[in-house]
Amino acid sequence: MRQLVTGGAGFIGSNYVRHVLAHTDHRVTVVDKLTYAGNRASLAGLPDDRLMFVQGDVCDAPLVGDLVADHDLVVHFAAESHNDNSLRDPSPFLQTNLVGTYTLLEAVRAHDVRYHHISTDEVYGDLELDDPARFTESTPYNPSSPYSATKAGSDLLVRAWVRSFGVRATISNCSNNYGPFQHVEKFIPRQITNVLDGGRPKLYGAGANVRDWIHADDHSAAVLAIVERGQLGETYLIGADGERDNRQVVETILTLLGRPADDFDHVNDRAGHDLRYAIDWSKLRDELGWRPRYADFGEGLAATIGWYRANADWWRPQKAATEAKYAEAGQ
Ligand code: NAD
Ligand code: TDX
Repeated sequence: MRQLVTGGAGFIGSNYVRHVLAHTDHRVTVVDKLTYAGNRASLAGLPDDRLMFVQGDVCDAPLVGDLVADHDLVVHFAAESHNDNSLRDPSPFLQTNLVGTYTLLEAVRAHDVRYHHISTDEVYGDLELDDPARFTESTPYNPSSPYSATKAGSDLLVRAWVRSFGVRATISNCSNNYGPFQHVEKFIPRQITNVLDGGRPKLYGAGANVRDWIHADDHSAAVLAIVERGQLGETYLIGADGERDNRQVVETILTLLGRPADDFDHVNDRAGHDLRYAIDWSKLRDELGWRPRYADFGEGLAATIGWYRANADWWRPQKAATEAKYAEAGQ
């Protein structure tokens, strides 16, 4: 099996590449544009004989066509992925998330190659804080931000290509990931590295917004289960029962790092900030027998903190520029 993994130098894509190389005998080609979010160092130390790296843009149709023709499966992670950036400048989100997905779909259609589309629970909008409901595969789409609107649009393109052209595809919508190699712009690494730098965590608004956390290793294992055993044309939600409000997460990080749990700042809230995400992942459990391995968020978070402490060389070059952008927004 030859897998083409787009966005494989990013946070979750690189985790998936490590997972596939460790758990299968597949060969992997990564195609990644190496935007500010991509980092070759996230793929360091992996076996050269089974991993090839191509620097390229998923919107480049001739390149994508040539690569897709040589593979049995495409797993599409590449995206502009950060909500706050999409509020500052939506344009790369429309290009990569919509045109990039369209370009891949046309290539897998032309070459009849199996396709898996990586998406997010944010396509469903948000839930009220006191609502016992969780998202399911049949929750109506209702995205809030330019990021989530482009991810929703890309999912709908996949569904249309399945129905209209018989493309052999599956979709997964996962909740918030954490773990090593996540860019310091994202919530958990930002707070860990702020504290490691002697600063304070920054909570948007009151910090009551809820996210449903899953370790990236669990996300990767679920994606591999779907590409190996999922039903063509189906969508699977991926989650791990990890609901926490942002304030609780910051308090846990501070405590794990030996600082007082209230040693954080409240900063400007995000425009249109989604209140709560929560995933019902029973379809994945019942149909594919998948289960998360990281049952204990505190343990996963402690290991993640240990990784950021030991790998400042990886994140340090991005930190100052990331914080400068936040400072401009009063965040
Ligand atoms: P990331 O920002 O860490 O990585 C994105 C990668 O895509 C980078 O390596 C970047 O260089 C590459 N890329 C961007 N534009 C490209 C282009 N035009 N052509 C080729 N490569 C390009 O993102 P992530 O957090 O790893 O997210 C990966 C995927 O998972 C995305 O599709 C995202 O929507 C989805 N997702 C993320 C989360 C999460 O919590 N981070 C949750 C659910 C779903
Ligand atoms: O400094 C911060 N302070 C803060 O309170 C940052 C960066 C974020 N937040 C809040 C906003 C959210 O409620 O923390 C929560 C998580 O924020 P992000 O890490 O930006 O994630 P989110 O917006 O929830 O989106 C993430 O999960 C779904 C990923 O970035 C998306 O790619 C994925 O689709």
